[in-house]
Amino acid sequence: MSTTAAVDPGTLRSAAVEVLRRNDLGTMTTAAPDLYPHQWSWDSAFVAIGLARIDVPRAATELRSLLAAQWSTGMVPHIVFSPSSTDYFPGPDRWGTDEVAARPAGYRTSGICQPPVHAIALRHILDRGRENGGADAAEAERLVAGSLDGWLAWHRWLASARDPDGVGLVEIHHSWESGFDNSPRWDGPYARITPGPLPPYRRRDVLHVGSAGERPTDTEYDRYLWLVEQMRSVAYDDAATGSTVDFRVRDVFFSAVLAAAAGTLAGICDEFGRPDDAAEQRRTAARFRAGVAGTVDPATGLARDFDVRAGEWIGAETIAGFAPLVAGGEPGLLAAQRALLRSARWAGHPGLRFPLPPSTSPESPDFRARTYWRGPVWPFLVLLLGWAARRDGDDALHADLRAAALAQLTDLTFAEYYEPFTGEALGSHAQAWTAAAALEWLA
Ligand code: 9WN
Repeated sequence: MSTTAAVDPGTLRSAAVEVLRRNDLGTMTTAAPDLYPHQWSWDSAFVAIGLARIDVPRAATELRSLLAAQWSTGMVPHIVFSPSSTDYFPGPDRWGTDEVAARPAGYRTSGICQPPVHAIALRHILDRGRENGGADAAEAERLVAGSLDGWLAWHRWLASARDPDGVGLVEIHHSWESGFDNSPRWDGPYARITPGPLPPYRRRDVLHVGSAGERPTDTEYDRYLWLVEQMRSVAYDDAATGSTVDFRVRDVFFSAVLAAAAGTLAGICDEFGRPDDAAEQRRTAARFRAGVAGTVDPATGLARDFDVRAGEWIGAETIAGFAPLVAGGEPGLLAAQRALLRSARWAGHPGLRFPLPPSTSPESPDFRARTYWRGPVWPFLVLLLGWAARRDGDDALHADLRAAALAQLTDLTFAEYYEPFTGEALGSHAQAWTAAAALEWLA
């Protein structure tokens, strides 16, 4: 299997910069030009990581724009809608968030959230700013000073409203919150949901991909829209949502991102003279790291989600099972997970075009090579795993992921996801966080 780059790094870099430029609306970057013409929460964090390599002030603006739409509860919404496009469904009218008092005036948003990668992006911007010095350093410091309280409030909301019992796992109320929308992780919880009456709707996502088979099914969409109706009926009130919504899952990967982000934010708090906040974030990181480690299935070595309504573990064999690698943890656990990641069930599978972990194991009966979160490789997740490997001192894993990721990205499509065996670009092309991943890997 070849991992030889087909284009030179300069060409890849220019093409990636061009994708970010094309998606740039001025103060926010769309997740993709046609399929996703708005700002998505965790996409924008990865976009900021890539932007920090080319334009520190613009990277700072990306995070500021997202945070400006933060609800008074502390929640950072999963979509901040751009006024310049109506070409996405469900849009703000369907979410019905205009009447929600917690939403800041002047911003139209969804009513749910996504994994909190933002403090990790903040760290990248600060580091790039300081490396560059001068005005970039000053701008990065200003960003931190002006946004630290917002990121702290975001983490506190997650740790309280979404983990009221302190188990160290974040409860989500929609698979869109996980960011892994139709992953086999969610098949069990969705199978137990019978949607009530839905206002009529027409999907727009399937208009923007090569084949509808690359996207979730209509049956899945009915459930997605039903959960929106349920949350809307209680005006997205935190307590009422928990007792109303038909989807309640403790998401192990989301929890791992919170652990990683809280640990990162603790370091930033130290540097900015906030020792009490730093200590609090370290406690949050430790709690969610322990929560993640406690889900590992001894039989498979993978971390698991927990279906709260059914009261059972979810055993799907997906990349979310590597949550401990993102959260960090005890050396023996991390070593076992790294060996599994490199094994033939994952990135070491002999049929893969590039040695990169697919979203679902090719050995799993749930695996579908072309369907969204059921099999394809997602480049932004590879970047996150690489970042965590370096944080925890596994430079070899970082280097191997980097080489394979760059080889994959030299097709210059900057696809949303890739077919694992052929390397074919699937989903949207010119996807912003894929271009950002290329810029970060290149550096
Ligand atoms: C729903 C923007 C987002 C990503 C998610 C990905 C997909 C949206 C959709 O696109 O979800 O939020 O309409 O399919 O699953 O991870 O943030 O790129």
